[in-house]
Amino acid sequence: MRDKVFLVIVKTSARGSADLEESAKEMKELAESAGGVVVGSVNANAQHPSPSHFIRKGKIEELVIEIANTGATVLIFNVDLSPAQARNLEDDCGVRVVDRTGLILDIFARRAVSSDGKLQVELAQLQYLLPRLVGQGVIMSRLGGGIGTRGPGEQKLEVDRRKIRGRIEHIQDQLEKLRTHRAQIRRGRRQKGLRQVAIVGYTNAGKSTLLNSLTGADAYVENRLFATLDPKTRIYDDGTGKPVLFTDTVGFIRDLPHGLVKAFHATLEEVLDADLILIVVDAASEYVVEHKYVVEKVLEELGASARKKLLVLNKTDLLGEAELARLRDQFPEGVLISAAQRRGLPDLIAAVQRELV
Ligand SMILES: Nc1nc2c(ncn2[C@@H]2O[C@H](COP(=O)(O)OP(=O)(O)OP(=O)(O)O)[C@@H](O)[C@H]2O)c(=O)[nH]1
Ligand SMILES: [Mg+2]
Repeated sequence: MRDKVFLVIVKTSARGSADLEESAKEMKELAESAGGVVVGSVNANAQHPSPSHFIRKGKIEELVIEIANTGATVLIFNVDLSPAQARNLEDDCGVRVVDRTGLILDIFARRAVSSDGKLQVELAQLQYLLPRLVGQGVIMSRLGGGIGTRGPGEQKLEVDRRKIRGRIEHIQDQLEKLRTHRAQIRRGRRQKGLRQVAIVGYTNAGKSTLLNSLTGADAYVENRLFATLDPKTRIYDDGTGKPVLFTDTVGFIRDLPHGLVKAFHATLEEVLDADLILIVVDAASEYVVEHKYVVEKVLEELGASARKKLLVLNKTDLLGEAELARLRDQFPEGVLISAAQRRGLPDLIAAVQRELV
């Protein structure tokens, strides 16, 4: 059964109201990507978050009524909560409480198919769970499935912290081997004279669609956040220039949980090693500028800011002439394409070949 999600959109001092609107939209997409259906939402003010509940008592009382009225099965917050805050809120509201990081981890857990992907997600989840393994309350309330309950199952939850730490170390060893292995593969490609282009961007920008359109790959495409977890590399060779390898990677999002970035380092290293990074943005989104900024920031955190980059403005089929003209003005360095309609691809290839000489 699909979880009935009630969203709590908290305004903290760090966020303006335009930001809040974007956050509300994003949380709805995230909740749906986690398989939930949003039955309602409230805004809450927390300029000074309370250490025990984050939000104020009056808001909690309002939430209890909303939960009763909507039949919500889970409360999802747009902020990260301390383990104590989450536990107290669960006790007071009588439903599961999931924070933003917990929700993103849940989506990753649903999407992980390869053993490498699963390992990376498990690592991030275990690191997230470790400080939360304090009492019966949280553990018991997380039995029985639904958003925030996936991943290391209930049995694993009940093993003690030491075992979890051991498991974390074991996964870290495995991932280190994976890193070495991937680095070897990349060295091999380089020795063959193949140039490597990494496709990065905000989640849902159309990265996998672009890989498919360019190379005839069959990468998984979906109008959901974080459809792709495992990197996929395909060769492009039209015989006119040197062949190029394109790699599609996991999408980025604002405030990507830190543990996740670290856990995915083994696969994100494809980006660090690339000769060129394509930053794909959804040009039809009202948040183009923000999304581009977030991607650049994550790249910086990864240590890839010195790499050559090319901006790719995707989904131009959704825009009219006036909007396209504005886009060209705003991003003169960008290449306009429609990955889905296969428009602008020759321009893109020409730009890529130019950058790679
Ligand atoms: N209209 C339009 N839709 C597109 C275009 N490119 C991709 N899409 C749609 O956008 C959605 C996301 O596409 P994906 O290729 O899965 O995006 P992604 O960047 O790989 O997303 P994640 O793997 O989730 O980070 C899908 O519904 C695609 O059909 C385009 O050029 N035009
Ligand atoms: Mg994808």
